[in-house]
Order: sequence, then C-alpha cells, then structure tokens
Amino acid sequence: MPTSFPHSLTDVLNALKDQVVLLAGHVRPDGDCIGAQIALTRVLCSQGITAYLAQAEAIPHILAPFINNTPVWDCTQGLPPTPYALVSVDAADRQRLSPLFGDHAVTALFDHHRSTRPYAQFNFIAPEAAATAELLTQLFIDNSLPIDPVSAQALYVGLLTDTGQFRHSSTTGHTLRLAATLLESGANPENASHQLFEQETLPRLALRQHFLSTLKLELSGQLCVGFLEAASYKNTQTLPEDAEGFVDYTRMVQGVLMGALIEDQGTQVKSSLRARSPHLRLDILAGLFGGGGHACAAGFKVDEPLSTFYPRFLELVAEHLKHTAQ
Ligand SMILES: [Mn+2]
Repeated sequence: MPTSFPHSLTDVLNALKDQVVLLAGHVRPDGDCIGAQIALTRVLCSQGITAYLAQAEAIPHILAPFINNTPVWDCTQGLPPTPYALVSVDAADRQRLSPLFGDHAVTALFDHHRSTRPYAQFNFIAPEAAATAELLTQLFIDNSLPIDPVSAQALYVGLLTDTGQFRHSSTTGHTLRLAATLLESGANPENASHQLFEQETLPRLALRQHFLSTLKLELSGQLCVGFLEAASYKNTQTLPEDAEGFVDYTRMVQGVLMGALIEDQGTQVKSSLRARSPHLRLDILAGLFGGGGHACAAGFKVDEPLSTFYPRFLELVAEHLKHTAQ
C-alpha cells in the first residue's frame, strides 16, 4: 500500500489540537467503520486530544462490545455545545455521514473506497487498502502512534469484516502482515470471531431462512438475487442490521458471476452487490444507480418501486456483464 498522502498525520494532529473532535463514520455502520472510529478516537485521545466516537444511530449490538472504554458522544442526544472538529472514517462521500452533522466542515477523512473524492481539509484516501482499518493501522505504525489492545482488536475487526474473514480478493500479504502486527498488539482473533459470527438468535436464523427461500437465478445463471422487504423483518421480529452478510449467499451459488440482495422498501429499492471477480467492477455498476463501493462489493439505493426497478436492473446488469465478464 503506498503510504504517500498530500498531508502527514502530524498535520492532522496539529490541526485537531485544543479542539473537541467527533469521529464519525458512515450511516448503517459496519465492522470496519466502527473499528476505525474506535481506534482513531483512542489514538487521538492518547495524543492529548479531546476526541469522541460520534454515535449518530444505534450501534449494531455485535459491534458495541468492541467499543470498551472508548469515549462516545451520543449525537442523537445533541451535538457538543462548543465548536467541534469533525473527522470521518470509511465514508466515501459527505452524504454517507449522518444528516445530524448538517453541513459541518470535515477536517480529515480516512477512507478506502474507489469512488472517494476529497471532501475534507486533510484527505487520506487509499483505494488499494482492504479496509479503512488497514489504512489506519499503517498510518499509526508509520507515525509511531500507540495501538493499545482495544484499538488493536477494533482494527482487527475492521480487517476481518471488510475482507470477508480474509477471503475477498482485497486481502493482500500486506493486509495479513498488518493483522499479525495487530495480534502482537493485543488483538484476539478467537474473541473477535466469537463476538462477530457466533451470536445468532432464532429470529435472525428465521430471517436467514426466509431470505434463502427467495434466492433465484437470473440471466442464464450468471446472477443470483435474493429479496427482503419490510414484512421480512416484521414477521421474524428482526431489524435490517440482522441481515448483515446475507448478500454473500447470492455469490456462493455455483456458476454465478455476481449476486444481489434487493431490499424492497416500498417507494425505494436498496441493493447490495457482490462479484466473484474484481473484473466485474461493481463500483461502476452501482454508480449507474447513483451508488458506489468496491470492485467486488458495492451498493446503491434508488427512489423507484421494485416493479419498475427490477427489469431495468436486469437489463443494466446483463449489459455490464457483457463488457466486464471474462
Ligand atoms: Mn470499509
């Protein structure tokens, strides 16, 4: 991973000195987002900066324990009474931050999405990094900043989740070397895996069962699609966060090139996409629908009912696969 950026982390630390700093991530935070928020908050605190992990919505219950004793500012209860500096992690664009922050200036951003363009005063964008946690781990090491065991575990969780447990094509030797360094700094893989992947509930398994029953093949078996709708959650007494990871089933089917989870939200459709190969450039495909992401994992949301969206989706996917599939 090239580590040259237009600024140094020291510039950021200097700019944040003597300020209250809120560390924000993207809406519907995932493991990389929360992990990066935890670690950067703690590293800033270790440098004498008053930093808080900015909680703008409920934190998924499987991720909450990793926060440990990291200072948290509950933004749903109000923003700091004093001027504050906003730092963003894992958010590809300004609109991915909670609307609670209004149009507050972003002092620094740390991200690894291909589609990310600078929107902060200091921009650390590393599209070749498997996770924002990878970018941060490298920056902390390069700048001799302390990675305590809680930060190490949070960064490990970021690597583990964004790489699909070190299985996605984004996983490099560098990723694994950084994971090793995190283990040596106190990360505990057994605890992380147990906390992330062995906390099933019967309602969540019922939601999974329902989702699996909706899977179908399209485009001569090149595409596998699965569906969720509001009733899916209601009937199983679950929440959208309980569907985390379900999209991966769509790609598991023999012979498919890509998979899609399609969520019918009435007047809107939300979709997550997964590809077997980075050649498929799902970031570009998602961009056709106003979304973005990575080559093998992307997503979007459109203001359109499923009935008109779906035929258009199949048409654009067919066209896209024609040009990208090898
Ligand atoms: Mn990420």
